[in-house]
Amino acid sequence: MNKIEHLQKTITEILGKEIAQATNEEIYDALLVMVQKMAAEKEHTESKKKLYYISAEFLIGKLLSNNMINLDIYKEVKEILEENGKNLAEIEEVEPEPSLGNGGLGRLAACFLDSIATLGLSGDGIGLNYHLGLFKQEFDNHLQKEVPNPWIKEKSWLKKTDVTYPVSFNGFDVQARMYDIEVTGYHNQTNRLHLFDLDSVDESMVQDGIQFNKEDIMKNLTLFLYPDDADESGRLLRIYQQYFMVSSGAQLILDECVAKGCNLYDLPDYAVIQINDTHPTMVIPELIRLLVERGMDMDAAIDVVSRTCAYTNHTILAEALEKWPVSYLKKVVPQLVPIIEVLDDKVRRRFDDESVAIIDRYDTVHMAHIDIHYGFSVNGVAALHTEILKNSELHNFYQIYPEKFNNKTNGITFRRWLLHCNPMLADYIETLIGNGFKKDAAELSRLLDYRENDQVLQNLLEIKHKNKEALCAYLQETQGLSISPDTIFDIQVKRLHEYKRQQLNALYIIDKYLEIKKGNVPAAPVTAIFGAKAAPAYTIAKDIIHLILCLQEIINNDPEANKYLKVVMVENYNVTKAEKLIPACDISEQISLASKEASGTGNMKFMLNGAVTLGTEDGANVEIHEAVGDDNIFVFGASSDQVIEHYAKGDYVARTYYENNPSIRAAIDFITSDAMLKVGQKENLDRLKNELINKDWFMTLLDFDSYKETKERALAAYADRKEWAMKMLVNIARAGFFSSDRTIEEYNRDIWHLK
Ligand code: 26V
Repeated sequence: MNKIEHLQKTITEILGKEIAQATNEEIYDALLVMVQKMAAEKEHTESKKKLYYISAEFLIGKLLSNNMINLDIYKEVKEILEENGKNLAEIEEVEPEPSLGNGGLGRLAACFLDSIATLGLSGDGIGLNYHLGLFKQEFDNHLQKEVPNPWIKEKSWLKKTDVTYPVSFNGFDVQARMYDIEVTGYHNQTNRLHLFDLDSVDESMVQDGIQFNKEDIMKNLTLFLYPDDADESGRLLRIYQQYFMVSSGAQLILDECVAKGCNLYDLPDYAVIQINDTHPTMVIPELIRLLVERGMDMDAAIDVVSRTCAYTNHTILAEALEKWPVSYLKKVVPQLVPIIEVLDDKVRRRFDDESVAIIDRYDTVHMAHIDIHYGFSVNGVAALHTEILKNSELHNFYQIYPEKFNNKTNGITFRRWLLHCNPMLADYIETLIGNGFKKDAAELSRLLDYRENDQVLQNLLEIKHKNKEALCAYLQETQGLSISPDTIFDIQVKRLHEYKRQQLNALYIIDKYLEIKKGNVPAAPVTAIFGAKAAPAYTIAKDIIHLILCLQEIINNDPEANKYLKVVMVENYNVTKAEKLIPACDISEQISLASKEASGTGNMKFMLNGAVTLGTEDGANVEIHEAVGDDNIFVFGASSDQVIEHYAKGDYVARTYYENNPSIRAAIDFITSDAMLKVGQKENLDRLKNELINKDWFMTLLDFDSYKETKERALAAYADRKEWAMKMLVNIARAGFFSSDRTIEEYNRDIWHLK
């Protein structure tokens, strides 16, 4: 029996009927069962030493197609379905997207799991099984509304296991249960994502959007990722979640190591724990506690744990570096407090410097400081980011431990972000340079041989156009939006945050709109596309969404303008939507205030799919710029050094720009114009305008002129289709460095030392 016949027989057996007779839902369920079984039968490498990647987020996206690609059955299954009158794309729609992440940090963790399995390394993920995920975003009256996002159906990738661990909180104990998701590697082994959960969690307690009783821990513990922390009960709930995750994880790690013959003093020979941002930091005191409980002396336990744990920093925003009052920890996990005090005491004895203390004078615990003192590696996620950590944000730590600091520039898995999301481009690349690039992304550089080949350039443009058509059809169907593939698709999709400056893009759009109204129509029509969720308690971020939605309403319905400019805000932006947007993009907006975006990974996905970056010299944009050269990227704005200097001197005054720059003034005034107030809410628009004029902490107005001028150049460059196609080709060809396989090889070479 050949492969196709075998697959067809298996699917039919699971279905219990002919494929042609089954519904899409039934076929999805059957494929899930088949793929799960095939994944479980794959080898799990169990080398002596194993990596544990602990993270509050794993933004894994839908799994069916990716798993089939990795198991090398995708094309065959697609063909079988087609022969039976079924469409795989429609079946993919049946799958709910697990919403176990928020943005880049969670998506990075998912890309890493793919690469770890693909490279045949022994490594599992450890996280939490949030029943309702982050939240689902709906637009209501041009405002973001949050509703629960239940994703666990009866048939799911989650496998309930018999593994349970006791976790003690102040005054009560719970049993953590482990669920597993198989993580397939590309044509290689399968690893696991372990997600811990509590049997007693009760989804029915959520009412009125995403409101629930934050104090009923037995019922709410794993309901949501990032529960609202505007009040104390929300903050305590985060500590409950974090401790639940790390205590279960630590017990799993010790069990697995002991089963392999570890005597606990040699733990670093058996395990390396990568702490993904500060959310899992309590794993350090928890492991110390568990080792002491098993008879180890405290100093020895601290030493063992310090040689086992490594920390990745993903942000330099001060407000995102977690700090917990000791009083909160006492309320939730009093057993950790004496250990954290010992850790603090040891630091204080060595360093007479408050800035590196673990517990500060206000009795607040700096989680990142625990990681840096008691981990053996500290890494940033792009070259510039790591330099900023060393030279400013964490400078005092760098002086103490220069040897711990290292850079690991982020990467993305090309299986999902090229083979799966852009099969037309992937297949075409294969006809040009063979399929070696699927395993070795560096081979993409062979595309440079075709830089002057008119036919190849023409084909790239055609593929892009087809992807744009597909996106148009999708947006029409899902949001009733009508846009044209013959316009320039300018896309900014990412979490909504002031430092990412969606508001800068919006001001540009207002400026352009006002110009059109004055009769200065642009040479080429543009469709400005956004997608972003704002944290529920982040008021200004939600105001920015409101602004964009109002602009969408006004501009798209203005017959004088909509021939030249349209605005689209994609609802509930997630991995699935990213997979449709990114292949269709012409201009990739990466416009954060320099020094603030640690790396960015969307920038890499767009580049790989042949979009040209319009960006600041921030995060990994710097490395993208180096890779593609000045001719194939549009760079603008203040440098990170200049920005850091402005902060140091406190000399940036937004109002000066508002008062002296007529374009800026007109654009900002438009926010509260009659036209806007007709469709929008006065309170939100007033607040946003006021913020831009009187605060603008992320210096939007500083870069406005430079952004506008550079964007105009990018839009004009698009007109020369051949030149533009060359830029596309160079971007694709130079994307190899940004494969997460490369990143993971570096983590392993410098930090993990597996195999
Ligand atoms: C999390 C949250 C959760 C919701 C409330 C607002 C908020 C603010 C900050 C954070 C922590 C974000 C950490 C993070 O996602 N960093 C991103 O990590 C990516 C992977 O390294 C990197 O590419 C992005 O530049 C960085 O922003």
